[in-house]
Amino acid sequence: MQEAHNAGPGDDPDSTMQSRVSIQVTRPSLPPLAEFMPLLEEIWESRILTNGGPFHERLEAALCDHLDVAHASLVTNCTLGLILALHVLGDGGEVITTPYSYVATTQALQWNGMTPVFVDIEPDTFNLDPDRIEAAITPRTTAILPVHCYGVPCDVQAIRTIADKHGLAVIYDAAQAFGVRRGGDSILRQGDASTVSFHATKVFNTFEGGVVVCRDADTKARIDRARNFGVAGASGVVSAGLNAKLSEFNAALGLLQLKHVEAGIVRRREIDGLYRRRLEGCLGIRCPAPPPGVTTNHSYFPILCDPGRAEGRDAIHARLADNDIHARRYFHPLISELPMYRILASAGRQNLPVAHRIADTVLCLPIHPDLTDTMVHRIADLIVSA
Ligand code: T4K
Repeated sequence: MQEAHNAGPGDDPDSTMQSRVSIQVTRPSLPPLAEFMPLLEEIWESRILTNGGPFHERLEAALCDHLDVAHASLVTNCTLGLILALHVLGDGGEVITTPYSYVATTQALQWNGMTPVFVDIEPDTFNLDPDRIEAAITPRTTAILPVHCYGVPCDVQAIRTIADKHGLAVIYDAAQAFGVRRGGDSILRQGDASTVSFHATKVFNTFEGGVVVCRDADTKARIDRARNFGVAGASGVVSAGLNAKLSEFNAALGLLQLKHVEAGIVRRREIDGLYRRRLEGCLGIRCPAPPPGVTTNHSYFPILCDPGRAEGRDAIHARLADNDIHARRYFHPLISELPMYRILASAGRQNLPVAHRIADTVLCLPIHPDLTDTMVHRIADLIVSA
């Protein structure tokens, strides 16, 4: 099993062994351990483990460069980044958001005492539908929290126009959107802030970690203060805060990961193309594609399974699992269906028909740089023959 996982991409000579390998929806990319050891030795030598050490400072600068953004604040994970960004830029009240995301999106609102107002999504991008946002705005609305789902950009212009008209902050949950561009521009430059996840399951990981990206130095200073107990240098504690700092261990790893991340995305793009070729024309299976002009990171490969198909989504999911292939129903159930949110008026099924339809038919197929062509063919064979 180990040998097959370590096999390089492309066609494999030993497809018999490949047919026995367990395949997960994702697998974290790591640099060669030998490259990490000297950095660990530096940390051991210096005894600087956290609180904005040298690796931390270098990674923040390197990320601004790599992601083409003005300001970056590293954080322990994207969830804490969202909580901080909403704390610094938000103003309580109601926040318009999507039910089609990982639960962290809404939990970040809850930790800030903000009320989520769910708005339906677009059928093609699975992102917040701008045409439905204005109807959900009330005098209590203070912000919009959209998600670039699967790394596919939201309609950022339309969202900005609505936000400006109503004086609302826009904080993007860009957990899945590391390195995504539209028309050549970084999608992370949109909104008042964006938060990216560096979790093990993401395109770029630091084991755990994340970053808050923002437009101006003042916002960065407030986020930096809030992630460190509200401490403002020599003045001491001046505002509310928590501990959301990224350690030197994670930051050092991130610096190394940056050298390899593009190669991983290139391999993901090949896998994406192979899935599309194999599934093209497969009755009742649709592979949504990003809009033209988008350079995505291929963090996920969602398919939609027509419920009228002989073998529907759950049957395909089970058939793959029977063959030790673990696709995921991201994001089923919807956040609005969870016990703590379904009591909200905006959580009603009739308010979210598109999100329900997608959640009931979506299946995210395995995609990660270690997946070989043989593995992709094996997965596609099981779907096509269903
Ligand atoms: N906003 C959005 C839109 C998000 O998608 C997320 C996270 C967040 C906010 C919050 O970001 P962070 O605070 O996490 O930085 C996973 C992740 O735990 C979660 O981070 C992610 N979204 C969500 C979409 O997926 P699970 O429960 O599916 O993960 P898990 O542990 O089942 O892992 C999936 C597969 O990955 C495993 O079957 C095997 C593989 N894996 C996983 C881990 C953790 C590994 O091979 N090694 C590992 O260490 O939630």
